[in-house]
Amino acid sequence: MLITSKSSVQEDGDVVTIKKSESEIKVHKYGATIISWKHKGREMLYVSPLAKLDGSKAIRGGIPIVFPRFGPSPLFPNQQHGFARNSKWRLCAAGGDECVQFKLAWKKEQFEPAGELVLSLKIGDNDELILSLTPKFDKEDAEYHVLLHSYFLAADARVEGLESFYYGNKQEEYQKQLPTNQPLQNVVGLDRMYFDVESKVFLKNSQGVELVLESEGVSDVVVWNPGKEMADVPAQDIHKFVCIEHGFVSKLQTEPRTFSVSYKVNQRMI
Ligand code: TA6
Repeated sequence: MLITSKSSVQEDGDVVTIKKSESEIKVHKYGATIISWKHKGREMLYVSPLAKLDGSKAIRGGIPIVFPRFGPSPLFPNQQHGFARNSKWRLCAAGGDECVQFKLAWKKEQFEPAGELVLSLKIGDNDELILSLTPKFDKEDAEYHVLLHSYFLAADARVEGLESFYYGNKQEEYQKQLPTNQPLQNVVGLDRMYFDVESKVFLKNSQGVELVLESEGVSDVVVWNPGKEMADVPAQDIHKFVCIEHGFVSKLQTEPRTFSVSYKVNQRMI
């Protein structure tokens, strides 16, 4: 067990548990997917009971990482959303500043240019979950997408904070629409991307929990719920979760830069 000044990090096979104060997170090395985030003992993330945890498929639920392409890409014919969520990552000990880091390196035969992606995780002083992704490339001409495909447990979710931004629906190939100026009340079956979001996103569920989701600087935000059962999501679970996904996916990024988000449980609502 590694002990930093305030948090503990325990490795048990492919699962790494990080605890601090009232928070506990579990990260599966397959995809460096966060498979649990508990605040005061209460789970905040959805992981499907049908999720594969044996590396045969991207883990359905938690917080998978989309990189270096969002959606289908001719670069990765059998890997929608890139290879990061389908690869085994390395735990690189606890870093400074209470950070725990995971790394994924790839060769140019897999994706050009070669490089590595670093995930840094931290439980902040207000019990918030802080995630940063830093790509490093061997050459300057890299083009990539990056996104945290987070599945939040949120029955009857109401989503606020996105209403003043332009958006596009996947069914309309993300063609830009005017802001709705209305919070999202029903997310079941929605597959939508909000562009250049500058605001915090508030996710409220019917149990009175409010999550505050914030990226450092502007980002795209995808809101998705499958609306119907999937091979690894049972029909009775469709109303249990919504994906709210921060990242850079509407355009390819050309500058390697760190992308950070923080997720916080609003204490007053509990
Ligand atoms: O992020 C939204 C999305 O791209 C949806 O269009 C939907 O297909 C989803 O991700 C899930 O993709 P997956 O490859 O995990 O089945």
